[in-house]
Amino acid sequence: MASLRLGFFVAAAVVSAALMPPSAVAQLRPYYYSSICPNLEVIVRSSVQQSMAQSPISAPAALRLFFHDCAVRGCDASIMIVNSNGDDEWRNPDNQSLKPEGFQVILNAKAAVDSDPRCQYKVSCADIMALAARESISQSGGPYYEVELGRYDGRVSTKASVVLPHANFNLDQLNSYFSGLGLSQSEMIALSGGHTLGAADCPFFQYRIGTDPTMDPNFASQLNATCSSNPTNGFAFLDPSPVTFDNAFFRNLQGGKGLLGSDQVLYSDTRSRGTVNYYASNQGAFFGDFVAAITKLGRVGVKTAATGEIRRDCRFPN
Ligand code: HEM
Ligand SMILES: *[C@@H]1O[C@H](CO)[C@@H](O)[C@H](O)[C@H]1NC(C)=O
Ligand SMILES: CC(=O)N[C@H]1CO[C@H](CO)[C@@H](O)[C@@H]1O
Repeated sequence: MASLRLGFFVAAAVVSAALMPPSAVAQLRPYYYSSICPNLEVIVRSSVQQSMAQSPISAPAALRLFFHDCAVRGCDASIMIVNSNGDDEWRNPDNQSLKPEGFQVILNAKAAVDSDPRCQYKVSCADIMALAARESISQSGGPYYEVELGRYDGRVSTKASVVLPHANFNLDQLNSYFSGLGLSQSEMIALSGGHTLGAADCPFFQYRIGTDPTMDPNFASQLNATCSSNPTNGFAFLDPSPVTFDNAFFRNLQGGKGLLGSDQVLYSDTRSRGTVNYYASNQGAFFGDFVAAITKLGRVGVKTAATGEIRRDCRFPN
């Protein structure tokens, strides 16, 4: 699978599909399911807890999955769809490094929800993804926040609709990408703090070793050792505490130890450095801004009863 992840670099020319306008925002609210499925949050919480106990990759993978879902066709669980003809979002090269553990977190939570007769087939996969992202964050030591709910699931998933930011993006490219989602530079920086969890494979950062002057030399030689001793499936953590959601990611950038170019550039570029310094010195500020930004991300392209459905099996449209 590691070699497939190389595809990330050759996928620059995917055809763009327009994002849905965030017109359905008004329907979202924290207690959407309180009479429909009163135990929803408890059920998802305990399911995610079990998934996290099974694998340390679960939380990072589920958080990344939520971003990739919302960024493409809106937060409609289209990333979960498996099409029999092989043309779906998750098989776009940009998604090939999404870890199976992340998909499993969602399928497990959906099964747990549907095992409660009050809830069966009444909770959208898109909402389960939003709740699973919150649980992944809060159960990794990050902030707990109310999740807005009431999304419907999309019916469409294609490779061609996948447009995602790349690890070699500069600040202008990052800003332009996130502004397409209705997110500002500071919201983009807060959301990049999601890289406080998880890891990246060598192909995403190896090209920086010895060529990118913003990388700390000792860090570069560590990474060089990691990737040259394990060329096919070497990886490194995105920050030094990869299972703890904290602001170490930002302090790391101050030391030139950001793994991805798109992360380190937030410090190298003086237009964004101030925000990095602010989050590096104030974890509470980072948490507050991250919660606001991921809540806004969760409103992108939300579908309604008229434009979506409550999928029975998250992998297949009804
Ligand atoms: C700013 C633009 C972004 C770029 C260029 C980017 C790129 C990447 C790349 C290249 C990886 C490594 C993939 C691999 O080796 O398998 C990764 C991992 C990850 N990303 Fe991002 N990402 C971005 C934004 C985000 C956002 C907004 C979030 C969530 C809030 C996020 C959450 C994650 C997580 C949690 C991982 C670790 C996944 C794992 O360990 O399985 N990323 N990202
Ligand atoms: C990386 O490691 C290889 C093999 O040990 C070495 O030949 C090369 O010079 C190193 N490159 C950098 C940039 O450190
Ligand atoms: C993580 C993951 O599920 N990757 C898949 C991406 O798509 C390729 C090509 O279809 C699959 O073989 C991988 O398993």
